[in-house]
Amino acid sequence: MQWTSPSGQTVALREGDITRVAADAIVNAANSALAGGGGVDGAIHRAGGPEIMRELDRIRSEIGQCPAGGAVATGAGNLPAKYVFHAVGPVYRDGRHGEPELLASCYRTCLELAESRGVETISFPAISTGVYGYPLDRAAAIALREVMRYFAPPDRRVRTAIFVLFGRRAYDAFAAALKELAPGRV
Ligand code: AR6
Repeated sequence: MQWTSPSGQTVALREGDITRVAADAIVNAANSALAGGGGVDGAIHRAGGPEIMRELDRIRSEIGQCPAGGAVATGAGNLPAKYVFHAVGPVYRDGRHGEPELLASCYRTCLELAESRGVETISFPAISTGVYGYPLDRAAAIALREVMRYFAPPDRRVRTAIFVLFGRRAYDAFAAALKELAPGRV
């Protein structure tokens, strides 16, 4: 399923493994320590190879931790991409501890990193919806709204955002949210 903005930018939904989808930049769902982990983070480091962690070690020695809502950029090692943006999503408690704003900030920060690097195609996983426990339907609405908003001005360099969703349940949640946000246009 996909949505196209009035000026031609596209938001596409795909089911699959984000490490197998070519893009200029691949977004990782990382933690504040930038230390690697399970889920999509584990898959990205496994497929990308050790160079990504070496770069994160350097970044960590400069900035310490990356707060929730933020993201840092590295090269992509062996992945089919130029960059990996390591975004730190919020841990979900009850939605009343700033989680929606922090989740939206992850997507916005990654789009800004993309814009400043001339990235045309960026792929996202469903940040925070695994170990961090964000309910899929709410996370989907926030993620899609943020990217669609970003695509409102006609002069963005980023042209395509692909959500690569792991499993049918995640895909269906994003498809339902996209239909609700853009009724009759997907
Ligand atoms: N491709 C696309 N999506 C994936 C893949 C994949 N290969 N593998 C899992 N997902 P999670 P979080 C989905 O737990 O909730 C890590 O340990 C998964 O089904 O990876 O942000 C980090 O180091 C889910 O929908 O990230 C942090 O400590 C989504 O990706 C912590 O987990 C996010 O699930 C971050 O937790």
